Amino acid sequence: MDYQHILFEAAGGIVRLTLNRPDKLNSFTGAMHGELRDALDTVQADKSIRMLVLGGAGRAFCAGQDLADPDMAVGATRPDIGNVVEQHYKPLILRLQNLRVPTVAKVHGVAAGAGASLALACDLVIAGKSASFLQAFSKIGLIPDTGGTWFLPQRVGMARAMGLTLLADKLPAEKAAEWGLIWQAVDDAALDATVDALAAQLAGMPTKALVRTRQAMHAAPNHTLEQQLSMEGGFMRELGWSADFAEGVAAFMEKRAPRFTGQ
Ligand code: T3D
Repeated sequence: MDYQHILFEAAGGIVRLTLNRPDKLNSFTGAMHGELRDALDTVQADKSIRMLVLGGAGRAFCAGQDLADPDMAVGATRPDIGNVVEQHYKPLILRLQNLRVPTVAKVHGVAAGAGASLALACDLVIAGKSASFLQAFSKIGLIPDTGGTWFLPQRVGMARAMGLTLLADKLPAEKAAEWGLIWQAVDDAALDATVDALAAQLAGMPTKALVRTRQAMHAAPNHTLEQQLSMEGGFMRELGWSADFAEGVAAFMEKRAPRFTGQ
């Protein structure tokens, strides 16, 4: 597929996927959603890919839904936004959650509305210190979608999730890291290098174990302890048969660095 609204770069097992509508702060259109679905399906299908970095072009990560996109029911007398969520945002987040490689959001500028939720759907979020996270939804009479009502309270607790979403104040990156919303806030000048190093590190790790970790962590709030222990057992059984487990143990015994293949 020839992309118009995103950039897709693959090298060394790392895919860098960049939202690319900088004039509109990379806000989502129906066309961009279509390209994102295609790009994520490509990542899912290509076994040589070991990790994904999601970022934004220009001065922001993403300003959420493009509020002027006619494809997204904006302007209709009774727009069916539920349908937009079902058709576009839900599949986007489920694709990310089910991706067979770890994901990192690289956030600079603002991550607003569905753009903030998109970042939170990644396994790790690294932001420049001047970045901010804005739950913009209440300002236009909506609720946090794109998984926002799921990710936010899990990460920062109910009191902070409610304050952030009802009041819709920008949360600076350093406070976001302090609150546990994101993994790290780094100096703006160090953002690229930090994410590059992290991407290289994750791309060399046992991919299946990282992804099963994501799945187990996210399943936990809806499980009893017994159910969770069973899930852990199932994943451990599967990983015990993986080439990366054999390699990890062999490398430990031979006192050398492991060479994981993601298999
Ligand atoms: O169909 C559905 O609606 C369902 C899905 C909903 C999910 C959602 O994401 S709802 C939330 C949608 N997003 C917002 O409400 C955020 C709107 N944007 C802003 O509040 C501000 O732009 C920011 C706080 C993000 C950044 O402010 P600032 O001052 O740095 O930039 P700016 O000047 O406002 O924006 C720069 C340009 O981007 C400007 O265009 P122009 O005037 O230069 O031609 C602005 O209109 C455009 N832009 C920014 N955000 C959006 C947008 N255009 C369309 N949609 C946007 N969301």
